[in-house]
Amino acid sequence: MNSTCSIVSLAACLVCGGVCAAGNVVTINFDVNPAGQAISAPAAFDNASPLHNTFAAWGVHFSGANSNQGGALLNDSTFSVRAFSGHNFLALSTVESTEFGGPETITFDVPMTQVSIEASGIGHPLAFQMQAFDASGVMVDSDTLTTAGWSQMTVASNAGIRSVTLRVLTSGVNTVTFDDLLAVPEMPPSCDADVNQDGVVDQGDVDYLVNVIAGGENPTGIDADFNGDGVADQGDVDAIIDVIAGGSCP
Ligand SMILES: [Ca+2]
Ligand SMILES: [Ca+2]
Ligand SMILES: [Ca+2]
Repeated sequence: MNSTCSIVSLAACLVCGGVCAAGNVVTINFDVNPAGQAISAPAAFDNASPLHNTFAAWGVHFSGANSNQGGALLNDSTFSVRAFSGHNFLALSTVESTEFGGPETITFDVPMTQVSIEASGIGHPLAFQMQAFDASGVMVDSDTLTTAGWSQMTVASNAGIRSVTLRVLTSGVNTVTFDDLLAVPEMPPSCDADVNQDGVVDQGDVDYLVNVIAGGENPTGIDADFNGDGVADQGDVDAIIDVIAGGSCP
């Protein structure tokens, strides 16, 4: 696997806003569903249901202290914290017995090497813990942080992360929020020849790469060293033409 190509694909997928095919990086901002539609979330738990399978099409599932419970998608209109992205976040009750009670568990259909999420104590400096588990339920990594505003927790493991749990270690609080889940699959995608990121792989991508190698502008931010040999030159043009024609990644 060529690392340069993986990075290109990863960047392309991040730009895609989470509308990613299986095998690509998954980004969930809780504002857009897998169909590409804006999610209309209520402002309070009273009008919400626990989030379970809204993002199942992306291979990601949510549950709370038990399978019937879990955090809910809410909008930030009545909160003293704004969403990290858009207006929606995942709001979790720290009271385990309630419908929206955590700890929150997020499971993945495919093994991940890295998972991160933004956490906020809604103005209260709270201690958060994120734990990662493999397919056998063995903990493979964990992260803790104390934050009042938004801070990112990250877990990583080459053992294949199949689930993560999110919990609050500080007592005496009721609700916390999470936003912008990012999960990197174990098998990175093959190289992405759509270097101009217009959704199709064609001559336009060859033209784009040629222009970048010649010193032209690079609005998509690709690494012009498409074949990963350390230099950006005609060899990269040959490589992308080969891939576009159905050849394998360099
Ligand atoms: Ca959001
Ligand atoms: Ca293209
Ligand atoms: Ca090269």
